[in-house]
Order: sequence, then structure tokens, then C-alpha cells
Amino acid sequence: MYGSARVSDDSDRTAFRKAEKKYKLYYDDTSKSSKKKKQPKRVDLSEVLDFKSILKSQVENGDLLPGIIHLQSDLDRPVFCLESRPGFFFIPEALSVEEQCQWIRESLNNFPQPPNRTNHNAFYGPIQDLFIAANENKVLVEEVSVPTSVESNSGPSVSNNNVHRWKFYGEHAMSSGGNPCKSVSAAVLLRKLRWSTLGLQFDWSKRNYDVSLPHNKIPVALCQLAKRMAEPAMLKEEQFQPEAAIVNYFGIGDTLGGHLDDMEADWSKPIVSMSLGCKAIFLLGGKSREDPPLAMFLRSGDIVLMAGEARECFHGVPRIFTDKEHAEITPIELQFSHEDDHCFLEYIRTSRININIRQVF
Ligand SMILES: O=C(O)CCC(=O)C(=O)O
Repeated sequence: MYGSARVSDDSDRTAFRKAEKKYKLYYDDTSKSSKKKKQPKRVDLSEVLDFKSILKSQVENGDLLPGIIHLQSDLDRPVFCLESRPGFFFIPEALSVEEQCQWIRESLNNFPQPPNRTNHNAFYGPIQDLFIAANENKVLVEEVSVPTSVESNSGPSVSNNNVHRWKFYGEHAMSSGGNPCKSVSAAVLLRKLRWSTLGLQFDWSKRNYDVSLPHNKIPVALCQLAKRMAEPAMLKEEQFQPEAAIVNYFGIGDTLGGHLDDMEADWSKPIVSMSLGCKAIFLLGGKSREDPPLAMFLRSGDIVLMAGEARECFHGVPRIFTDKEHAEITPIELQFSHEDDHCFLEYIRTSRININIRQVF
């Protein structure tokens, strides 16, 4: 679903595809040939639902747009639903700035750590400490050797009986010896980090959970948060059981194509989906790609729940905003003002992270 990696099979003619194209980042042709910095094409955002202003006008004068419902729940913050999409819940500003920064740190430092898998596993095998390596300007270098014993499948990759291991080295170690090995900088790998999986591991090639893959449980604090936030979408006597999470990382121009999340056994249970970093546009379609989707802004700290009928709705992210004016991450910038947090600030200024937590069985 990610750009070319998670490909949608519909033609350009469906209503969903048209909306994706409408909001996607394109650059002005005029800036291509000139030396001027590329300028994003202007896009009409007048039809994008904005729950920040919906919340504001509801709090200030009790006004609500037609088709939007303010749900009474036990949560200590407003929850909105859409008349046209039963099972969809929007919790604006669900996370405090401190919580947002905590989950940004975790998403970069800890969530991509083995045994959690990332999009890089297929090519490089498990990579330890990618974020630290990127900030130390390290380079991942391929080392090929003839094996002496059979390696486990969570270790290095094996081809033609050779073992391919990838190991981080300092940038100077690389430049001194004229090393002919394959190599890639950790900073490039960090920019190309698209997803990591927590808890039960999702196998993208089979589009299924592979319970045989080694995994750690989802961190307790994330489980507690998800359980609390899932409450408006749960029946009174039931509790959400987080078993798996997918962490999506978006850089400039990255998109998540229209898709359904249909690999979990019980669709009555919500997917709890939290946004961190740069503002994005989320498209919530209907059960067919032909149904015109609703576009809405997702900001850092917002949480959406998709349960029941909404689980059958196509959805995706055609755009993230990375320019200072539209990214709307000033509170995070202020929170990350300490020198030690500079690396997180640098990343999140032009990135968005989505953590979506699921009950699988
Ligand atoms: O990034 C988002 O807000 C949506 C993520 C999503 O739809 C998914 O991972 O299935």
C-alpha cells in the first residue's frame, strides 16, 4: 500500500484514486527547469474535514457540522463520529505533547529493533540500532563469507552458500581503505524506513500474521494507552486486547495507498491508530473504491478508531505536509528543544509516524 510497495490494483478511474491524485504532492512544472527550490503545487483543501476546528467551535459555542456526532463516552476528551461511516471515531488531540514525544522516541529508537521486523529485513536481515547509527553517520557494509555452519533464519541471509552479513562501520573506516564492498549510509536507511511491526509479526508478502516469527509483546504502556483509547468503540463488557501493531513512517512525498485492513479475525474490534509528527490527509472511503472518500486532516496527537462497518471501508494517506506552515508541529519542536533531542527533532520536522494497534484474534 506504500507507494509502489503496497500497490493498489484499481485503475485511475475510481473515486478513491481520483481523490488520492487530487491530494498527492506534485511540484510546479515551472520550478523544474529553474534553479529555484521546487514548489509544491497548490491544492484545494476546502473539502478536507478539520476536526481541530470542529472541536474548537463545539467547545466555544456548541456548534457541530451536519453529519458529525459528538459521542458521549467515558474518555476524558471529546470523541466524534460520522453519520455516514458507522464504526469510525475521531479523537482530536488525544495525546499530550509529552506523550507524542515519548512515542516518537520509541518509534525511532526501539520499535525498529529486532526481533521486530521492518521493511529493511528482506534485503539486509535484522538491523540493530539504526537510529543511533544514522545519527553517528555510520555506514552499513556487506560482508560476504563462506559459512561453516547453518545459520538461523533470523540471522544473516545466505545465497550461493555464501553468508551475507551487514554491519555498521564509522564513515571514516569506509573512506580510508577504498573498500569495494556494497554499502549504504544509515541516514539513507532511516529515510527509507517505511514500517516496523510490534507484537505478532505481519508478513507483508503473504498479507498475514506469521505467529511463528520471533516477537516481543507490545510494550505495556502502549497497550494501556490503546485499551483506554479503544473504549468508545468497544462494547461495555469487553476490553480491547492489543496483540500487534504496525508503525508506518512517512517522509516527504510518501503516501499510503487505499486499502482495507482485513487480516484480523474479529472486525468488531477497533484498530487504534495514532498520528505523530507532520500533519497528513487521511481518506476514508466506503466499501467500494468507487465510493467517494471523505478527506480529513490528521495532526500529531490525533487518534482514530476503525471498528465494525468502518473496518470494511477503504482508507489511505495521500499526503503529508512537511513545510513549516502546514506541518503544525510547533509544540513538538518546543518539547524537543533540549540538545539531546536534536536527532528526534531533525527527523520529525519532515516526517510523520503512524502507530496502529490491533487485536488479531
Ligand atoms: O497512517 C495512517 O494514518 C493510516 C495507517 C493505515 O491505514 C494502515 O497502516 O493500515
